[in-house]
Amino acid sequence: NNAIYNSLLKKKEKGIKSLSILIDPDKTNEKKCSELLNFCQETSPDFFMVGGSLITNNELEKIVLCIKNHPYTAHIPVILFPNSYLHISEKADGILFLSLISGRNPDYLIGNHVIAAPLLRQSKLEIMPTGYILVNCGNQTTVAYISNTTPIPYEKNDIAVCTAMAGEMLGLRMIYMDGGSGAKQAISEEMIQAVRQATNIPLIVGGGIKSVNALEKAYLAGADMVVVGSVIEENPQIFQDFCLKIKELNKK
Ligand code: 1GP
Repeated sequence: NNAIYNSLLKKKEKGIKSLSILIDPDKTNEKKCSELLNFCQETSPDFFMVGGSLITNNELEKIVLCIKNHPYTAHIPVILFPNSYLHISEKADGILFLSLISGRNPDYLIGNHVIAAPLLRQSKLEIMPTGYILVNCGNQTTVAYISNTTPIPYEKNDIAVCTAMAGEMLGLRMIYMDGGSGAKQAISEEMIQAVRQATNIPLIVGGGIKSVNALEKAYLAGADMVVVGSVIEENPQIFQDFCLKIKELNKK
């Protein structure tokens, strides 16, 4: 089952951009989540991602079901964004099978994957092998701490490029460049452009995108999908502005 990935490839060929909203089960609850989903009647994101670097409340599956059972969002694919083999729910549609290639921690390069593989093989989840690249965007994020890895320095575009190229050569099907949730600033356009030019697979960008302007910059620099999380937790209505911006860009 490659439905989500194939849809992304088709969009990429046509230059159509996607928006994904990240819902962190640790920063919400079912009530808050359905309040957010109520805004999806007129405009909605292309995907939901569910996950976080540290989930202390065991609410992951409840949040997935909240999206799948909501009348406005039941049709939108839910992709898991796991921190470990514990963060799997069969109620989702797909899972980013993330290898943290900017780091040198074997647990996040392959260890969790070995433990998760037999469970995933039995599930109906679409497995999306993804090279996950963390970039230092000015603050130490939870993901950098928990994964015990050093993110790529903000201005070292060449390291990001070589890392993404190696990920593509290893057969990973997407690259996700992430400043980490709550990053002080977004990844630079120069770094996104450089990685875009050096690779051919779909490029996801996230972390610290807090405005329509920042969203547009990431797309124009070459992101196929942008992920936004924190800003929507603070101000759920803003995602409608994000959806409108995407529609405008996709019309051009
Ligand atoms: C984090 O890319 C996502 O992994 C989203 O980041 O919460 O900063 O939007 P924000």
